[in-house]
Amino acid sequence: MKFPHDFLFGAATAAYQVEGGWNEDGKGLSNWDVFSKLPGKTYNGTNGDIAVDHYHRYAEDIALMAGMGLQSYRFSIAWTRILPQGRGVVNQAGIDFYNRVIDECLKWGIVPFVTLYHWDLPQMLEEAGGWSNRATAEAFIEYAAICFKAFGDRVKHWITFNETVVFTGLGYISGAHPPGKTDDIKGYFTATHYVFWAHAETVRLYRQLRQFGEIGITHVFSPAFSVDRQPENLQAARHANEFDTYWFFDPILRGSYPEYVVDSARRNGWLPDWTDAELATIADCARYNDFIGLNYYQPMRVVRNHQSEKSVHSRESSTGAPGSPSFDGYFRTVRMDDKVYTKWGWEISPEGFYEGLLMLHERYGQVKMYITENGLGDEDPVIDGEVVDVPRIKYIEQHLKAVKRAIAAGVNIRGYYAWSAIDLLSWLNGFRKQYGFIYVDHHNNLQRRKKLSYYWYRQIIAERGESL
Ligand code: BGP
Repeated sequence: MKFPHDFLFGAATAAYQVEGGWNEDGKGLSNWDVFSKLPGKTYNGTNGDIAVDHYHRYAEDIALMAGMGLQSYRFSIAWTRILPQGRGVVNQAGIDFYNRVIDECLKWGIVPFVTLYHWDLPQMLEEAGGWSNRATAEAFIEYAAICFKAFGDRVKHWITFNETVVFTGLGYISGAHPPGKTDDIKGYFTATHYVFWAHAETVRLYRQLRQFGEIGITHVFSPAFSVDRQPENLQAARHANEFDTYWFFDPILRGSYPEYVVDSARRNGWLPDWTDAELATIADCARYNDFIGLNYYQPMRVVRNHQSEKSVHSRESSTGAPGSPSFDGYFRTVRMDDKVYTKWGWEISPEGFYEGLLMLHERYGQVKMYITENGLGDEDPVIDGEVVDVPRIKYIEQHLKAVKRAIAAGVNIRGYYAWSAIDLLSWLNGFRKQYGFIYVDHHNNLQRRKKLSYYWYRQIIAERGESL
């Protein structure tokens, strides 16, 4: 079986992680420009000031992607290039830059798939309360409108937000991302609510503009599984799915929040001060939202937590490896002896992917899905000058097979974007954790080189996955 003829084979990046040019051509300061320079916040103090210099080398990079046969490139727009202060005056140089990127994609027949928000919030908005302030959501809607009007004639696939659970959870609970708050649970729930409200308003606006493209949102997809059949651990898995999956997917796809979480948040005083009008907008959005993007790296293996110790808040404990209690102490994620893990302790589980996709299918039916990220973070071996990233090939091969099986089982998946198109900055792990098909040589003027996976993916795309 080949993948369907309209299935998109792609790869992804995000502005802060690739562009650099942090203060060029009128770009404003983002929260990450500031946060990454606070001592101890990132791995060895790495930041995106230069990143991999995609800002200047985008044409070379997109030509390399075209050489791989890539059908679609998912990238994000830096809000601060378009609106340096977050709202108000538009920076034409920022519009010009993304026009060039989009036109370069189209020149090669690559479909641009654009994320409006991949975590780099204008610092002015962060200082005014960030996502726990409704004004940030209002500013986002204005920013989205500017992007639709500037780029919507050529961009027909839009993602509003990338991974709300990460930038709000790490931003308000563990403090590992800006604004660096800890244990502000009400702030966390409030931020998620304003993101969903902003998403709903933006989807409505997109419809009004009649640009005839599609719009959705991208979520982390880490389905939770109990480590065994013990009732309390099964209940822990349910709890994890309610809080970390359904809280995020339900408002988009069902138009309402899951009762299980609402009840718990109400009991604990965490419920956002939402208005009936906001809830009505969210309810309405479910009818207009076109798709859901899934970023899958690993599932969660969970047990009921009986230990009283709280999670330690540090960069190291926030990088995604299992072993910590949930913020409410109800469950904990565990590392299991019979599972396989990456060098950064992330489980490799194509089965968890497949089973999780079926779980989503059961709850949300025929909703259109894209896999908007999936990939292996590794330190790639270089042998005789060749980047021999065989583990990455194996990883993507297994996960593409899971996608194929899920499609055969009736799950409506329309595209796959490997993370990442090119080696880039990992938010908390620096440049050492590589994901790309294209290698960037940090010892040699950021020179680009094709990895073994580049040739492999090219072959898979050419045969449309028939051999998988
Ligand atoms: C996702 C983000 C990406 C990317 C990826 C890998 O959560 O959307 O931006 O960073 O994870 O994460 P890491 O770099 O921590 O390995």
